[in-house]
Amino acid sequence: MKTKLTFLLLFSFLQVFSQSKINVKPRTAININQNWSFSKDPKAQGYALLKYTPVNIPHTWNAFDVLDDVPGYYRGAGYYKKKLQLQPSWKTKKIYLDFGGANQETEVYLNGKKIGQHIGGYTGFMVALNDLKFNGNDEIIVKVDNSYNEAIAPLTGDFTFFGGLYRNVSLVIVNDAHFAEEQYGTNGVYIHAENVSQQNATIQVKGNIADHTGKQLKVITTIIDAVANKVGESSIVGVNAFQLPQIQIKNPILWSPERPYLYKTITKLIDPTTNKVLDEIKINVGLRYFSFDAEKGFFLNGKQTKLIGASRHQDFAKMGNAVPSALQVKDVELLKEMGGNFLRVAHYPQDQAILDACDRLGILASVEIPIVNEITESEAFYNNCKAMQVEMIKQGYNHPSIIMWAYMNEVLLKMRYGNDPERKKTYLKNIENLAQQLEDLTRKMDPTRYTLMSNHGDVNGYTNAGLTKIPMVVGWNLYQGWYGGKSEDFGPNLDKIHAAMPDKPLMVTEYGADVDPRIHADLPVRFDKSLEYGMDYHQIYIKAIMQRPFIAGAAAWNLSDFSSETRSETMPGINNKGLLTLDRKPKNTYFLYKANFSPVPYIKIGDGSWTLRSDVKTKQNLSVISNLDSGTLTVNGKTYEKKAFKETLANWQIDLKLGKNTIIAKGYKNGKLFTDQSTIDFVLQPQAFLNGTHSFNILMGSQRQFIDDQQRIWLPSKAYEQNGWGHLGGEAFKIKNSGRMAYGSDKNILGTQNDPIYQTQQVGINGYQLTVPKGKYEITLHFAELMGNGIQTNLPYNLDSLIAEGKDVPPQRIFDAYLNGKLIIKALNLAAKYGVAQKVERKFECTVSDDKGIQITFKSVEGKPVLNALQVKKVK
Ligand code: GCB
Repeated sequence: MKTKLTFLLLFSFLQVFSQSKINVKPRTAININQNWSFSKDPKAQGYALLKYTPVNIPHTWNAFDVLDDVPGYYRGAGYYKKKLQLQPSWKTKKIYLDFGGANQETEVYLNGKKIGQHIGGYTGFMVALNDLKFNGNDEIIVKVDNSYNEAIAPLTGDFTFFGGLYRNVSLVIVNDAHFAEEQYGTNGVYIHAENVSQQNATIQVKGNIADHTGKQLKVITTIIDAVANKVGESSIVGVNAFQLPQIQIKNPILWSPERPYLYKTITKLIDPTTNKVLDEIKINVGLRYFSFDAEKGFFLNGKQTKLIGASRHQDFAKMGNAVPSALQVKDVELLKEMGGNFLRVAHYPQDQAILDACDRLGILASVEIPIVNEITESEAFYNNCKAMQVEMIKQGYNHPSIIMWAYMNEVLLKMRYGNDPERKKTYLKNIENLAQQLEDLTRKMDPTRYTLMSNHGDVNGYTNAGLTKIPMVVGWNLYQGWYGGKSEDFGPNLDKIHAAMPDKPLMVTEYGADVDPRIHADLPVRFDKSLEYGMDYHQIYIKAIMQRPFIAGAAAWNLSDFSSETRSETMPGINNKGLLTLDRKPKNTYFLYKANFSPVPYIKIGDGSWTLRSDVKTKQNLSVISNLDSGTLTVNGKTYEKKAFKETLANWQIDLKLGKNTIIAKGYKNGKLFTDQSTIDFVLQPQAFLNGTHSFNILMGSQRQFIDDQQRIWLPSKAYEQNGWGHLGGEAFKIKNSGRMAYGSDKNILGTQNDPIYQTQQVGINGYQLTVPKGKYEITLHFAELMGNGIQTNLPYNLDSLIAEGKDVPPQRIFDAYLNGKLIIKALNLAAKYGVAQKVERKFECTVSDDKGIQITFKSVEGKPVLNALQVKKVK
């Protein structure tokens, strides 16, 4: 009884206490991500007929339909429903729904009545809840639609346009008179620092009061430093739009990557007659000054600073774009850890949490609206673009990390009217006009920052279209050594661009090579997607970037792998140019950046994560990545000679034994030891047959090694040698796509996640022979027809998207196969029976009782036989 009473007393005290707390707080934001109902039924007529299932926000309806082999994803409407839990004390308040973002057209309904809408998938918006009933049944429905709409950017792009209510949703409860610019989705207070120097900074506070009484109200901003000392204050009395007298801060502590010092501002809205605080907004302020110079690059607080970092897409493995803010923030932390000081928020504005993290960690940033590849020549499109630009600037304005506003990415990539010179001229003129309008708008709204446009390598195209003269900084997305040319061409190419535009500050806003961490190559070549090729590529680029002061900065494409549904290649639906994987595991290339740019002493066994290896020889190359001077490598107790790290790398030829190998790398800095350790499990092939039931997995027509999702290692084939193993006859599948030599095929192979097993092939093969011990074996043959039309996409980046050499019908190909003289496959016609790019797997058994080993023979009925991969497994 006594405990019950105490409990009751405590409970009512807490209630009163919390209630009074709510009352005194002039502004409350309550996250309402939990417990929504969702429906996506394209056929339903009216909301009443929809079948809802429970979901939490952030949510996208495309997280899983992009994971299958079927091309495309649902682009249509989705409905989110929620009953609002309202407190009676809010009856006298103004209440907003605050959306972080929804892709891409949104309509908001309250109790069946439309109360708001928003266009564009990447900026936030607010909707006022004016007619609440407070009867416990107030219900909102949010209709979100990610259908293609020619009036809304992006029209196309190398990323997946996940639909849904994919960013946070909050209720914001304020007094009648409060700060807000509802139409731009902001809290209405804008703060920035002007004329910043080591001696002084001028703080400018502007804003807007949404005041339903029309009364004169006081606005006061107080600035405190990081240890809560007041350093400045300013106030004004007025209505609606306000601008406070400037605040001067003497000897400011400047914000920088090395020391991202933030001052705090508290801006209050006060009723001067009662002195009651009606609203209060807290905003962090970083004091810094910066400039771009066409010859010397970028300067921060007077210091020449090379901007180094990456671009970022917002999606994550198996989540699409519906990624909790806390997880997104890790990306900025990973960038910081890598030694980066720059983030290109591409190709659209992202979660506010990203910019908050940039402010906190000292990462400089550019943000852009999603005009990608092409435009629609319509007033509606232009107006939507301008509205997005305004929202982006208003919503990002208070972040000290932002130094550039951008608005077009490779807008000449999907060139319309290429065959109609007159029409093309008009199209280009319209692009130029739109660019100029966005530029003018941006400079007017925010004269304190630079503007940026990112172009692809067609330098003359952009220059002739008048686009390079418009933005203050031109960004170039360059892929020498990937889509064309050699990696070594990158530097000289930039020299040419710089010589042609000597007065224009320049950034490299993209460069990258696809790296599939499951793929390795002893002799890396372009398009093989191997880690080794990626390492060579990035090393050459880093060197060229650092050697040229006129390059203000460079952002690797991309911080992490990202979803791009229309892409094929080794991981269909994914662009593999990330330094991190889609679930943010670092690749070797990430370690390379860290060794180059992190100030922290660092040593890493190259590919420490490639712990399962196989080869036909025990001598292996192992690299160590480090920013130390020199290091040693110890393998199974044997220490190899000390080597200096050259451009952060040292290579050793080591001997691996079968089974587990212990690898230790050591390096020194100022007498201090730094180490890294890894265990590599090594299988020597095909000797594995001698000691059990191991399988031998071979890729045909390939120079790369692949680890599949069952941790099986696939090695490249070779021509047969006496008493060994290998293929007999034929040649590697080779094809030119849009003028470039592909590596095997980049078609999405249907029926498998292990596409590289099927993407290369030996064409015209006569047979396969293996010398093996006596016993029982299981042989698996893997086929896929690589010629002809697979899944068609029309993305310009797609390596295999165009009809290979004009052949949309595969050549006639019918063949038989024999295993040790016995017919096992009769008249196989891959294309006719299974279609193009379809995985075909056939399993057989055979007993070897003599020393002839295993012999597979292919006989043509018509055309050339093919084999994509082969597995041999000893079962007894
Ligand atoms: C680009 C685009 C980017 C692509 C990238 C690529 O130039 O700006 O959206 O993802 O190339 O990987 O091809």
